[in-house]
Amino acid sequence: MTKLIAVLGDQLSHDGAALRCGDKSADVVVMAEVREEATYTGHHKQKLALTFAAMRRFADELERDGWQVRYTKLTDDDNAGSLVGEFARRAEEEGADEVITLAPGEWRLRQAFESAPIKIRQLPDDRFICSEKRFADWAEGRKELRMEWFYREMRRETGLLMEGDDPAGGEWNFDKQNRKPAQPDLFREPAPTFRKDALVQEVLEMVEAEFPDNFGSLDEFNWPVSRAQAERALEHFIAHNLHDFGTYQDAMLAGDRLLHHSILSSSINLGLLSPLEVCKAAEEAYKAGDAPINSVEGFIRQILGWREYMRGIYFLEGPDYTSRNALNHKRDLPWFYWSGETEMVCMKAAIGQTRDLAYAHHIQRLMVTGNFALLAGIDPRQVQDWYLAVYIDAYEWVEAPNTAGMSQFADGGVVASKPYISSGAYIDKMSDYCGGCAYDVKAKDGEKACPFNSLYWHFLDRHRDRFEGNPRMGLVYRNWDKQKTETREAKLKTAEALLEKLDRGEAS
Ligand code: FAD
Ligand code: DLZ
Ligand code: SF4
Repeated sequence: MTKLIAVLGDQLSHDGAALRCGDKSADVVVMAEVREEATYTGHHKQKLALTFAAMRRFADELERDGWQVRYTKLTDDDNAGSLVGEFARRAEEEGADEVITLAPGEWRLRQAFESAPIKIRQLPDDRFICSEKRFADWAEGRKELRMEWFYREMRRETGLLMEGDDPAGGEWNFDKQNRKPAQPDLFREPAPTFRKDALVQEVLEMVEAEFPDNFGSLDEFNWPVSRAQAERALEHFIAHNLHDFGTYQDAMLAGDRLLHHSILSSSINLGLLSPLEVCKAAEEAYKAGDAPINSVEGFIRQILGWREYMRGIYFLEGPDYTSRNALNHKRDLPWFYWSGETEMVCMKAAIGQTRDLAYAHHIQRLMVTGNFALLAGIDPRQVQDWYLAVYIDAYEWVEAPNTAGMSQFADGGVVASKPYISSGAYIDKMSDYCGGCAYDVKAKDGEKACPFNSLYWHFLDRHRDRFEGNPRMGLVYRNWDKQKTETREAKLKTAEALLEKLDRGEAS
């Protein structure tokens, strides 16, 4: 009997397990653009456009490869509106009694597929380097699930950057060399551009017509929508940016929105590139002497370490992970996260480029927008909703552990051994934002003081019971205690005034 092989919008890999087990001459591939997926969060317009354009291109490729594909466009009259609805409709049309797919990257869809009226077989998604089972085995019996230990096992298992039993370059982790601020560089190679052919143009117009009020602008849309384009993006990164990736990994510059980052997350998450091939391409550059170990190790750690670890945590911790709120933070997300209307230059820059590109790099996400939300005590559910909506690469399996775990400490320390917080001094050191800011990064209290300064101490003060015993935070509490009572009071008062302003819905 005919089988239906369902390919979801982020499963665009020709060698995924579901396609591998199909028979081109007998089985039918089903792909569907549906409202339910387009609206479970308020996706950035560029994310919608990328998903639909890449799905359409992938369907064309499958057809050229000999598959029969039943593709439903979002605006087709008979579109059932949900993935399960579309599978059921196509199964009836084709006389199929089973749908086979890769397990989706979200609990929401896995549960919907389990309780569907039609039988949907969810195969383990073998496009990751570490299976869910392998991660659970690693986690079993451990008191702490630190990424670094997981990453070393993955290095040993894959042989990436290994010289026999030893790590290449003699160290597992070269992060100490990777904390340099950057200088504006007019000669930095610009990002590659991707042609907007008729297919992409049609999708861009459709998204603007169907989702006019979604966050973000389509003007600067420039994402790889096919494997061939993604391969070009990877080659460009290896040739031009990998060399200095590590050194400037944490840097931020007002005039350079991408720096040496790879901009590959959307291509990897969609399945256009495999994580292992990306790591191998970086390793090759190291072996050929084209890129130094601090950059190559730093880059491979992001993918082999952080990316695989985050997915492991999401599925290990279960569906309730996204509702955790260990610090009991309840404040509403300030409106300026959507409008960008704030006097804080660092926030304005991160939010502005998020609106224009659906992209901000890791340190902007963690130490600017994430840091502010954590210091200000924003409800982590609302913070997650924002991150899930606004980024080109956002899928819950990777967004939630990064946001609830790494950034907001809402999981109580599963991902992070201490909260990622900083005062304005860190942002000043790593960026050129502060010079042009209405706030004074050196001032610690008063109306003109950088908001990150007073909020930093307010956070530490209000969460003292939880964090003062943390060995990595003792020094900072001793520093707080050494300050004069009036100094501490002035900082706390400044922070209270800022928080009241946020509660009144006023911009900062
Ligand atoms: P590069 O800096 O060039 O890094 C190379 C690759 O490493 C990335 O393409 C990505 O595949 C991987 N990577 C790097 N850091 C991480 C990480 N912490 N977790 C997982 N993979 C990582 N990443 C997403 O893919 N989707 C998300 O929804 C997402 N949400 C985030 C939310 C917050 C609050 C934070 C702090 C980080 C989030 N990240 C997310 C991780 C990271 O910021 C992005 O992967 C990265 O900025 C993508 O840009 P890039 O491709 O230029 O990455
Ligand atoms: C993100 C997304 C969007 C916007 N639209 C679709 C769609 O119409 N059809 C589809 O198959 N997949 C879509 N996706 C991707 C899914 O939401 C994704 O598979 C889940 O979030 C699990 O990662
Ligand atoms: Fe951001 Fe503070 Fe610097 Fe302004 S002074 S850019 S708010 S860190």
